Amino acid sequence: MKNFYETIITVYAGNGGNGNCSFSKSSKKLFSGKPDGGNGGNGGNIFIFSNKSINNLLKINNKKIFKAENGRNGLNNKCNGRNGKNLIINVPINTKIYNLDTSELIDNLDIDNKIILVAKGGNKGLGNFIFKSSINRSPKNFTNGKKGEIRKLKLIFNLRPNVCILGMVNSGKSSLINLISNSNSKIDNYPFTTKYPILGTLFSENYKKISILDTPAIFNNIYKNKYLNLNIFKYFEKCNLILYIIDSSIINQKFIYDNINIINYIINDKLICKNIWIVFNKLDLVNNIFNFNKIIKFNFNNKYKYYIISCLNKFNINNLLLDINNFIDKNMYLNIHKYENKDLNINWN
Ligand SMILES: Nc1nc2c(ncn2[C@@H]2O[C@H](COP(=O)(O)OP(=O)(O)OP(=O)(O)O)[C@@H](O)[C@H]2O)c(=O)[nH]1
Ligand SMILES: [Mg+2]
Repeated sequence: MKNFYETIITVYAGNGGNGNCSFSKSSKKLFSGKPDGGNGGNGGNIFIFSNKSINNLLKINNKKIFKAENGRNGLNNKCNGRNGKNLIINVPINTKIYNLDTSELIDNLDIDNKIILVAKGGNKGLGNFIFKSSINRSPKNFTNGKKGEIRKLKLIFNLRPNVCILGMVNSGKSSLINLISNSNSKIDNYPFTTKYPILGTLFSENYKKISILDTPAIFNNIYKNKYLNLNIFKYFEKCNLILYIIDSSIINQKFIYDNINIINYIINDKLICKNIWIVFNKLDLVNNIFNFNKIIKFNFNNKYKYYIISCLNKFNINNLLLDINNFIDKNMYLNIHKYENKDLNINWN
């Protein structure tokens, strides 16, 4: 499966063109005419540009290698070589750019029309005409163009979903998003079926577009190597509402303890959003409903808003969908992008 939100690319800025060493043909003797070797052209730069009409990194992920044009070599007759063309890579707003070698954040393209230089083209070489002086009227020296910068970059498109679905492996996150949005997440009975976040649009009665994100599992409770999957948090920093899905068929004290720890971690440490609803899925697999209700009430009542659903027989799904729509309607302000109409300010040197 392709990753729409993260990619590693290599950018090659263009090399500078070499300076030329030549003499005008007015005299037949070699090196006896006037020096007229032109300069090379500068190598093309590589820029990254945030563009609101782009909404994922898939195209860039497919290409991976980006090369700007080399500067042309200088010619005789004092003709300078042409500068290499710059290359501009378009990315969605909210793309973070890291230098892969140093892991340093180069920039966060968090507004529309922001442009940054990521690889500078090599400087041009000088032709022998430039070296002509009163003490050296026939210079034979010239310089070669410099190499363009090469950089390995990691791009991460930071999503701003309205709703984010989190939970342990196999809890039914993808099953739920497929029922309440236009998303088509893969569903299967093995852990980590979902490898990358998947964005969908919530079914809604009104015109508003509410985005909802399916995520890879935050915790593996099936195999022995249990760990918190903090990787998922690099894809989004904020949302209006988290739906935290719990598999009702495994409710026991240890399982509840693990889930509450994760929920507290999300709210207190990650600070993604303070609104979290707990969704108990797979009600159809609960044998003792009375006991189940008792445990849930004891551990969650008055602490979190919660829903009990079954994706299998669609129990309580419409009710949940309606409540999400109403909630986001009132809380959407958080997610509005700040588009600023800044003039392009490009330093081409
Ligand atoms: N019985 C029952 N099975 C369900 C229900 N919801 C989901 N499942 C099943 O649970 C399994 C896991 O479902 P997924 O939707 O892939 O779960 P997930 O949380 O997205 O899993 P990962 O992406 O691996 O973390 C699948 O076999 C689903 O068919 C439900 O309400 N009842
Ligand atoms: Mg999934």
